[in-house]
Amino acid sequence: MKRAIITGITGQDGSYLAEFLLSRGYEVHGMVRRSSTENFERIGHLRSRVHLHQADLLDQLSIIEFLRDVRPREVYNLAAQSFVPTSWVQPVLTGEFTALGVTRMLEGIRLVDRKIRFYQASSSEMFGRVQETPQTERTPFWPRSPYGVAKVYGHWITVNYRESYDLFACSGILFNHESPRRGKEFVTRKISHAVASIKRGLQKELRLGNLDARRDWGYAGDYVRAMWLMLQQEKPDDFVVATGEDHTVREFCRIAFDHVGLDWRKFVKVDRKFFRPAEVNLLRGNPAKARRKLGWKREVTFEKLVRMMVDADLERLS
Ligand code: NAP
Ligand code: G4F
Repeated sequence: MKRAIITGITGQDGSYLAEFLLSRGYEVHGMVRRSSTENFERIGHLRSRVHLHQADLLDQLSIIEFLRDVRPREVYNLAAQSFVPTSWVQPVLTGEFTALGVTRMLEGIRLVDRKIRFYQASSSEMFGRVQETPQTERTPFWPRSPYGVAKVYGHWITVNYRESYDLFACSGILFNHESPRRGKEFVTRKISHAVASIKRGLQKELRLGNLDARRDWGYAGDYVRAMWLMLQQEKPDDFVVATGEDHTVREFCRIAFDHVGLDWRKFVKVDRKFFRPAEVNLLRGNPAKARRKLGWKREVTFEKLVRMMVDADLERLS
C-alpha cells in the first residue's frame, strides 16, 4: 500500500488532498499541531480513515520521529502560515513556519530516508511585482510580503536539496485556489460568506480593500490532483499550476451578488484598513508545462467556482 504524509492536513488543501489520496488507495498520515481545542472541521468526515500525528514545523525532532514512525513514500508539505496580511504582523514567525519549516522537513527526509518523494507548496505570491505576464516557471521572483519572501526561501531550499542530495523534491508554484473550505479571512470566502449572510438578512454590508487586485483563481479540488501528479513523474521538477485567466476582486463580487439576485454596488464598501503595505496587483499563470508534462488541466471554471462557494455558504446558513 502507498503511504503518504500530509503536513497541513487540517487546512483547505490538506483536506482535499487527503480525500484524493484515500480515493487512490493510499494510507494517509497527517501532521497536526497541538492546540487547546481541536481544529478538525475540514477533515471531520475523514477522521476514521486518516492517521493523525502530533508534530510541528517548528520542532525538528518531532518531524524526524514522525517520518521514522510512518516511513512514507510521499510527503506533501502544505503546512504554513498562509495568510499574507498576518505576515506583516508576525514576520519572524511566518519565516519560521513558511521558510525554515521547509528545511526542517527536508532535513528529516535526508536523515530518515532519501527515497521519500517530497512536494513543496510554493506560491504565485513569489512573483509579487510581476516581471512578465503570464508568469511561468522561469519568471524571476519579486515577492511583496514577508509571506512571499518566506515562500521564495522554501522554493529554493527545495531546489537546493534536489541538487545537493539528489532528493525527489518538487515545487508546485500554485496560483490562488479556493473552495467552500477556504478560510473566511481570504477575499473569495469573505465575499461568498457575506453574500450568503446578506441574503439571509444576517449582515448589512461588506467591507473590502483593493477591488482592482487581479488574481488567477482556480478550484482547490483540481489543484491537489496536480500535486500528486508531480510526485508520479520519472524526474522531480517544478510546475506552475494556474488557470491562465485573471479576474478582479470587483468581478468576483459582481458574480457572487448576481447569483443571489443582489446588486453588489449597494453592499460593498471600500475600507482602507484592508489595503496592504505592498500589494500584488496582478497574477496570471501559464499552466502550459503542467498541461504538457503532467496532463493536468482545471475542470472548474471561475464562474462555477464563485457560484459553488456562494451556494455552500447559503446552505451552511440555512
Ligand atoms: P491553510 O488552509 O491556511 O492551511 C494551513 C495548514 O498549515 C493548516 O493545517 C495549519 O494547521 C498548518 N500549520 C500552520 N502552521 C503549522 C505548524 N507550525 N506546524 C504544523 N502545521 C502547521 O492553507 P491552504 O490554503 O490549505 O494552503 C496550503 C499550502 O499551500 C500553504 O503552504 C499555502 O501557503 C500554500 N499555497 C496556498 C495557495 C492557495 O491559494 N490556497 C496558493 C499557493 C500556495 P492549523 O489547522 O493547526 O492552523
Ligand atoms: O484572498 P487573499 O487574501 O489572497 P492572496 O493574498 O492572494 O494570497 C493567497 O494566495 C496566494 C497565492 O498567490 C497564497 F500563496 C496565499 O497563501 C493565499 O492563499 O487576497 C487576494 C487579493 C489581494 O490583492 C487583496 O489585497 O484580494 C485583495 N483584497 C481586497 N479586499 C482583500 C480584501 N483580501 C482580503 N484577504 N480581504 C479583503 O478584505
